[in-house]
Amino acid sequence: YSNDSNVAPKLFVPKFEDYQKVYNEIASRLEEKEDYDDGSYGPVLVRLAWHASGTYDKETGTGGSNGATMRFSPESDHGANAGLKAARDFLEPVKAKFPWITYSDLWILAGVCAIQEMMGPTIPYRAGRQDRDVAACTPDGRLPDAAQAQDHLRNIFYRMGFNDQEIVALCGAHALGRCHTDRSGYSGPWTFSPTVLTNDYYKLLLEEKWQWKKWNGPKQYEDKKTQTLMMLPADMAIIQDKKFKEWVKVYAADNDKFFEDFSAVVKKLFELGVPFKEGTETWTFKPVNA
Ligand code: ZEM
Repeated sequence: YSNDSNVAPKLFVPKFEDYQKVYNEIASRLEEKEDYDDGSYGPVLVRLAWHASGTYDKETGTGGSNGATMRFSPESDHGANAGLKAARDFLEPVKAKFPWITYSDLWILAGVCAIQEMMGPTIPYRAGRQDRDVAACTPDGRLPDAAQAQDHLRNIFYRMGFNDQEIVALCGAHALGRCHTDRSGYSGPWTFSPTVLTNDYYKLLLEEKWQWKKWNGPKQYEDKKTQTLMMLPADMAIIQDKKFKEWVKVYAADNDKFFEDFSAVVKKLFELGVPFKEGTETWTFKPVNA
């Protein structure tokens, strides 16, 4: 005689297959709203994962993607995070469908998914981030300021633990997405294909003539030829600085090299400050649409 109700319920331990299901769900919804920006939530999801991670400070070990503290004010209200509610809201139904995943793991998984589905390289992924409460919010000012140049970029990215090559490789993410006047105040996309990851950002930086845009908004550049593309002062800094520019040339000339370095540096970014348990497996998700 056995009484099942006396048996303790088994704790659900999600496996690779479960995370791949979450990946598939995100991938299937990226283009669900045709009128959202350039037709995909991919770019804003990449920005969410980056802003969750880029608060890391190697000296104090604070910040980074472990915690998903951007759910809370004051971090959600930091100027740098303007507009990321769109990305967080997009992921709410995914969290509701797969309640076992932490927000911290979900936001980074969404970034990985978005990059891969937008034809980017495979980004290896490890799970294990834990959500933290409002007390773990980082102070304002840890993310880069678009109005500034190379000294500022080095201060910000060296604090996370990156070198010059890694800074330039990370900037290639600006092949994706666009600036919004109601978010950052800036306007327009960096490339002609903002929902496909390529090395076009570097090529355009080197090959186009860039001039100041004449408008009432914040100082930004536009391409002289079509006046439809943009560069931030911080983007232009990576060709104004000799050491950065060497890497811009490398990536402009070789998309495979860009993809290889981008994958490695994005994995590093997404794992900054995350206390993975020893023996945590590294997974690669199978693309759905790419
Ligand atoms: Zn961005 N970024 N970023 N970035 N970024 C914007 C948009 C996007 C800087 C920056 O000020 C801005 C990295 C680095 C840096 C993405 C990914 C990554 C916008 C426009 C600004 C102003 C926001 C808006 O108005 O919606 C600066 C100064 C950076 C320092 C180098 C890194 C690193 C990234 C990822 C690895 C992406 C994907 C977007 C597009 C978002 C969207 O909604 O289309």
